[in-house]
Amino acid sequence: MKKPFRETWIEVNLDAIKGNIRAIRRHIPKQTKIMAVVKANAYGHGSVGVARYALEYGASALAVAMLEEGIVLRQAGITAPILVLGFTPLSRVKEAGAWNIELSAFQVEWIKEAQKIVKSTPFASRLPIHINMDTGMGRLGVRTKEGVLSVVKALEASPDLEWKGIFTHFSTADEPDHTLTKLQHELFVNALRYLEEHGFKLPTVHMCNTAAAIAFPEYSADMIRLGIGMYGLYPSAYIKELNRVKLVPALTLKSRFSNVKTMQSEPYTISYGATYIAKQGEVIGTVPIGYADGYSRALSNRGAVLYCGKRLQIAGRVTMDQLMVSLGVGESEAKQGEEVVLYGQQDTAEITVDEVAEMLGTINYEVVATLSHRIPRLFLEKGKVVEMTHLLPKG
Ligand code: UAH
Repeated sequence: MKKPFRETWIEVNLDAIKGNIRAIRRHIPKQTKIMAVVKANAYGHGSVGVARYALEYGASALAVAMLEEGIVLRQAGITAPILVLGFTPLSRVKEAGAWNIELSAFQVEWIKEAQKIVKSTPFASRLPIHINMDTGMGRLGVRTKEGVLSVVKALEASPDLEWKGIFTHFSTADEPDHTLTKLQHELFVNALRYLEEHGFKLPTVHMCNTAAAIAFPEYSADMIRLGIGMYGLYPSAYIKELNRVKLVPALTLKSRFSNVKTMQSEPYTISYGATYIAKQGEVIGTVPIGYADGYSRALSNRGAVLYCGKRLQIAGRVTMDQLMVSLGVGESEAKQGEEVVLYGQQDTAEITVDEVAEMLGTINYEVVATLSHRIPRLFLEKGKVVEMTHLLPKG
């Protein structure tokens, strides 16, 4: 397999993804299916590659945030069920039908209009719909059991739509206080019972994200929606400390020095704003990654990279495409082309996505999901590259 164009790349350890899916699988009831959440380019890991392998490793369905993400997967030849979790405007219902992508719905009017659209278009099958109930997320969804009943009635009266699923989403399942999660669960289960009392047979029921699947496996129902855990990251420190499921991070972000120089003469300034002044004789390495790759500028003068199993501090501001690190004062063996690790392990040293998130005052989700499409993704099985994606579609 060819090398990526760029000397900055992401390695996705497929064995870790396989192990994480299996670890979660062992933790939830046997009959519960797994929907692999691959929105946001599979949380930065590369959506087509992750989707393909997650299905091979036991996931039965995929979830994305928006229709285009689903179409990308279909264009890559993926035939498994794909659900759009977010809102789809009526103007895009036709495309959903054409690509056989399942949609979420929560409004009677939307369903009536979608029925008209699908009826007027010759699709091979009915358009599958999952009803979204808002039990405490306050984002999308029907808020009451009576509201859910109205949506179900509208859906069942729509011959070209298929009621495929019903779901809710927990807002605090990753926290030690279980009060709201239990209330959300109760509201959802009450609504499901209410539908049954009105004579409706329930389709696929799903509510758990990673945190809920780990903390409340008894809420797993017919399917869980597995996101962050599949990538080997814990939804929160609390969920990690529960110590119930062992997850292994799948992503390593790597690069190679594009320059190494010794600062021998004035000025000793490094990067925009000259916020770092090197010492005379200090060795500075340049790494070709910047904030346009999703490596945050807020890591300027704060973050680190690993080189030969040791941490090197970032010197000066992270620029759009490059950053500099200090190799200290005096002789250095470092050379252009040598490998550095920005997230992940090198020898026995490690920079975790969690520690970067903490430094940035955010969560691990954001650190990985913002890694840009400019970075090639290499998928590895047993240490061997089995697939690669990069900016150029081919070559
Ligand atoms: C509706 C919805 C989401 O927005 C996200 C997920 C996956 O969450 P985790 O990454 O925390 O597992 C599920 N469902």
